Amino acid sequence: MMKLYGYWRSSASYRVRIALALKGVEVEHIPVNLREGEQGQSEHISRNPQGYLPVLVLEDGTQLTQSLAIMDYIDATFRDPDLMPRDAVKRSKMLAASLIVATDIHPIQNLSVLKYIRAEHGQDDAGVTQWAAHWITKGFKALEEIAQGYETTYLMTDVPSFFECCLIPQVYNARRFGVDMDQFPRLKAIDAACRDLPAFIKAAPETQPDAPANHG
Ligand SMILES: N[C@@H](CCC(=O)N[C@@H](CS)C(=O)NCC(=O)O)C(=O)O
Repeated sequence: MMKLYGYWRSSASYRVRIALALKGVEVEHIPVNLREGEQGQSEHISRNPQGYLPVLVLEDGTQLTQSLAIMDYIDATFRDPDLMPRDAVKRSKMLAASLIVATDIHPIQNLSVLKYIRAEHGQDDAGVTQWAAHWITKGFKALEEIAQGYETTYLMTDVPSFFECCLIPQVYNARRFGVDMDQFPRLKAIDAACRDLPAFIKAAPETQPDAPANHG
């Protein structure tokens, strides 16, 4: 069985969990405790020199890193349902929207970045929260405009896709950082449409075995 090294609240791990659940693929989940810094220990560095989660270890021991590359592997290996449109233009547009989350929003509010601005730039809880909320809001404004261009249930499809694997964990983070989702009615509706689907429930942070009982 494949192994997924992740953490209940890691949004990059959450993306991969959703992709696996949408495909109905079971893996062994192995928690790496981000709060206790296990991602920086040599055992994890040997899996991913970046010291990041997630890492998917294939049955032959191959280690895959970077959540979008892992999702691409999952989509290419386990067909049906396809997470990406076959049409090249639609596919490019879906990838672009996904990259807004994965490369433009999420990295600026990653744990190590927040720790850095706290330690090296004198930010307290409020400053750190404001920083994260600022960059999420900026990215979500662009995504909302993109989403307004489609009349589909999800971003540009009527079944959840690669993009929703990225969006829903980012909405989870947005709420944690106090971003008012009412500013983004289409994103909020996409999130609501996903929330009750079994794959999204299975992948949600609060349903992971390593989530603490008081995970609020
Ligand atoms: N671009 C990477 C980002 C991975 C990433 O930032 N993972 C976070 C958890 S969501 C992490 O491991 N952070 C550890 C740290 O910041 O020290 C991906 O998509 O896999």
